[in-house]
Amino acid sequence: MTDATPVSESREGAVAVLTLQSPPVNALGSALREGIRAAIERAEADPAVKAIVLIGGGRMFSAGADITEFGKPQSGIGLPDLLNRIEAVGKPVVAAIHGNALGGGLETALACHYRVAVPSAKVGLPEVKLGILPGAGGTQRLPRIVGPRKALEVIVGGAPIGAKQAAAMGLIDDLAPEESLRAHAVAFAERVAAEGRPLTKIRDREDRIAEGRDDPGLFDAFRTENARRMRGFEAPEACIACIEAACRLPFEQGLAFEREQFLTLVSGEQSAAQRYVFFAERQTAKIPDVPETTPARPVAKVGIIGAGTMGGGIAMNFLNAGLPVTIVETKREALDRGLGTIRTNYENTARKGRLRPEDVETRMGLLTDTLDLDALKDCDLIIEAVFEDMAIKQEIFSKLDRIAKPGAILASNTSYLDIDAIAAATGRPGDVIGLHFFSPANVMRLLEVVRGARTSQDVIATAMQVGRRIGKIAVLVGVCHGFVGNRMLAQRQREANRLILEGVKPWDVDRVIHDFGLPMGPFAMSDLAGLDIGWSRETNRSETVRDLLCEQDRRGQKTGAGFYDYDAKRNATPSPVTEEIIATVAARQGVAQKPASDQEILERCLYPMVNEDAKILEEGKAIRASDIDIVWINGYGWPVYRGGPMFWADGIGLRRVLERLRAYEALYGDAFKPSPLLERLAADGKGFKDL
Ligand code: T1G
Repeated sequence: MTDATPVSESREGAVAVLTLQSPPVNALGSALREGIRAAIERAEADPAVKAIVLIGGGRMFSAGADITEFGKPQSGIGLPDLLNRIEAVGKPVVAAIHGNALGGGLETALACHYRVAVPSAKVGLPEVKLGILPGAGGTQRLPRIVGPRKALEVIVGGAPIGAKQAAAMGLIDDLAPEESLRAHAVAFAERVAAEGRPLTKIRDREDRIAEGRDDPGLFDAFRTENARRMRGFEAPEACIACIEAACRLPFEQGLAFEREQFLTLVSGEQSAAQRYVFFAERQTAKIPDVPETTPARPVAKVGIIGAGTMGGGIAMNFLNAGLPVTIVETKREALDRGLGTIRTNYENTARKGRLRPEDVETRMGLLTDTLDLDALKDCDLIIEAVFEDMAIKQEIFSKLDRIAKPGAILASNTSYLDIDAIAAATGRPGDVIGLHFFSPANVMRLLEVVRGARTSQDVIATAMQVGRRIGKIAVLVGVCHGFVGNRMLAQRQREANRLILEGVKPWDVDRVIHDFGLPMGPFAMSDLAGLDIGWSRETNRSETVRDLLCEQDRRGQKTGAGFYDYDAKRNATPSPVTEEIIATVAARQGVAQKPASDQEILERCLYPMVNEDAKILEEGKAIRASDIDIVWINGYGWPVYRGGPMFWADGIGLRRVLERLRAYEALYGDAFKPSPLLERLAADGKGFKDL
């Protein structure tokens, strides 16, 4: 048969093999759905065909529905109808899975009578991460196989599961050898047909959903247990309600309920934001002047200078990726403390069952510790993670220039400082780049890759690739104070500090920012990080609220008090001591006391960030507006269901943002002076998305 269609049809004896061929991920767009429908109907009508195998061409079975089709008029058969059609075929239909079967891809497999997979395959229903839910029967079929408890984890969590685990759950009927999935699936289909095995439809299975009927409280228990993780999101609750409906309603009614919930979510603001983020994350890898074909330098050995919190966390990223790391400190006790922290982190992870004990030893076995900088001479990538002081960094890079082998990439983890000034301390500025990790470095997904004026293209390409290799979202940024993320953060911190001097309580600022969707507000975050970063009693000038807090040893959570008072479990309570300190500083500075509404608090903290973003774009310090959104979602916890600061501002309308900036500029001056880019976009009735 012709291969021009997105489904190629072939025969193995009495088995029709239908191969999905819609690269790169066999997304189930209208053409592929129609292709599957036509091929299935031909195979069903052919009396010589005794069984059907559905298999993915290319690198996976299917990544699910075509996300780019959402919000557009549907053409061709809808996925739910296609799956009901597959399920109704009077011959065995076997899904043969390799790579990924996600979302509608797994739902398609669930509509088949049997599922065969190779052990390396991954299946899952990640729709919740797009602000939607499995809208092609997944919330009704999955609980009928694995039970409501497991279905809640899979659907509300959205994480992929390996084929072996899926087989243990009854989701996969047979595991095939990695190299012979097609042959194995054909043989499986032949056996099913020859043995006349029942063509059980998942919709008809009632045994597992009895759990939900017998224990209706399990749904509220799940809600309570996951409330923190689901805070602010709409899709998780809809997922739970659909699984609850699967246990309560007949299949068709459950399907109708699921459809109704899906249509509500897919047309909502949160899903639009989360789908935007899905594609924005993938855009970060696209660098206009660094072609994707740029050859990367080999990175097989990594050196890290500094075994403190950042150095240790950075090392863990590479150890997790199986790369040997040599870590250098100036004092043995600092090295021992750093190594101890790394081991403790791994052992804690193992204690939670997320790492086998033998994996801890494997990782630690890849780690070499030394006091000798010369030990880095064979490293392909050296990352400096020492104190945030330019002179110290320049001295280190000057030494590295002599020690490191030709072609080694020399990176600084600096979070603010000028990469060009650091590069100037070497004779190889083309090899110097910034790799700005976010604390805790082994947890936070964001990596700001800071290109210097003379950083070479292949070093940039290598850094972006290394970022992906260690599981980060790498965003390329330019040299300026604080790069992108921290430069924006400074805007919010300045306004938050001014608000409390005007009499707004720190806990009210934190409440507004937390209710907006960030994990914590500016003052709780400062207490967590420590108020004494860059502060010392010797250089202290006793001028700011932070100075006075530190003077009283109120340095944050670590000292049991900062802006808040903390109990032994680090539960925070507002502090009258802090209120008094703020009043003292405000009086000394003659700051007029004035209340601020929640809306004003939000605008004064967030609109200057948006304005700064426009300046960052004007200065070319970020490639695109969506990169900035990815920075704040993955580095600072901006709620993904709001799409990032730029997407959010576009949703408000830049005319409105400009109007408010001008109102605050009249009261507070240049801090709110609108950027020319923002003024221009607003005047044209455009948004950052139009850039
Ligand atoms: N639709 C459209 N395009 C997609 C896509 C999809 N589902 N998945 C990936 N792409 C594009 C992606 O943008 C990129 O494009 C290219 O394919 C390679 O992707 C009814 C409603 C499968 C784990 O959420 O998680 O089914 O940048 O770079 O790293 O219930 O893609 O090259 O132009 O990510 O190897 C649910 C989404 C959909 C899975 C592979 N499914 N995809 O990762 O490649 S909604 C998902 C992924 C749904 C039904 C519901 C990953 C991957 P470009 P990539 P990868």
